[in-house]
Amino acid sequence: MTGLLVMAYGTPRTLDDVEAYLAHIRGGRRPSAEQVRHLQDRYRRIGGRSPLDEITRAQAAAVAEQLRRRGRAVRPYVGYKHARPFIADAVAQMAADGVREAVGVVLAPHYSRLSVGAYLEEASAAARRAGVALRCVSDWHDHPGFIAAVAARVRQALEDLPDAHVVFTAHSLPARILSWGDPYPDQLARTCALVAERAGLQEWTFAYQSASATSEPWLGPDVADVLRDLRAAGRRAVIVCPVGFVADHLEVLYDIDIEARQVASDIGLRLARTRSLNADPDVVAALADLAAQALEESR
Ligand code: FEC
Repeated sequence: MTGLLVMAYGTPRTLDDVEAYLAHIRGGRRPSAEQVRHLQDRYRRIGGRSPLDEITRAQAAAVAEQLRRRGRAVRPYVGYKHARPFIADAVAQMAADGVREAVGVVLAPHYSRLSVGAYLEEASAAARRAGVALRCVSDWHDHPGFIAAVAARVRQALEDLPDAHVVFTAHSLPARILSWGDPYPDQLARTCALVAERAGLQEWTFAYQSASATSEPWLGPDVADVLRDLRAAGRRAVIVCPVGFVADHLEVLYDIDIEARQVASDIGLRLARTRSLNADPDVVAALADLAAQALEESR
């Protein structure tokens, strides 16, 4: 049996798990009690927990089902970067189940050495240890199925708010990635241009979101500043399209739906958000294409 390793960020199961989760994100450094409380409050504001785990599992099952329909039976495994089951746990489970060949995909379309690169390194190391021949998809920012799915969401949102200006967003990263020639900003720009073309947008803006408060500079402009600039330029409505994410989770449900919406409301700007892709059939088909192609290439 071939394995399908679907990798995503991971989320704490309960508010009590937030401390260990945050410590893991911080590379093992223990967070202060205030940092933990602050993050727990954000989860409380979105209903006590993030839906990311359920959505990731649904996406993995849907991609496996799509591959099965194409005559390519795979067994899906979910592995997280910052929560259980970790990527290495999923790979070890594959090996224990007798899987010797697998394909891996990260549920983040844009490659950065700091984000997708770290997932892939962890997956490859675990696969080497477990004796699983693993081939991974490294990015899929311009896959036509992904572009079409996002463009459809943009068009749907514009039906309700036809005069809105579209703001694409993605997670910020420390600005030092620019000195490595990291492809992340260019891949994001390419996705936005392709979606805009497909959705027929005359103009649009890109902003980063969710930067952490650390001592180093992060990529900008930040979405809050972009919203203020758009309002100052006379705009009355925006549609935020978090193009760097493929699921509903904290960074969408809190950072956009609560935090950015508050900024917008304070300055008299209407804000709507495109619906997240989650297990959208177009994106599931795109991921199945990529997985099938990677399996072909490994033959
Ligand atoms: O719903 C959930 O429970 C999880 C939501 C979640 C997703 C996510 C995706 C990305 N992150 C990326 C980069 C960074 C960098 C740091 C960082 C920190 C956090 C914290 C939380 C968090 N991230 Fe995240 N991220 C999610 C959640 N992220 C919580 C910690 C508190 C905070 O800063 O807000 C900084 C780490 C450090 O301190 O050194 C860098 C990137 C993505 C999109 C790609 C992906 O999904 O992997 C990039 C979902």
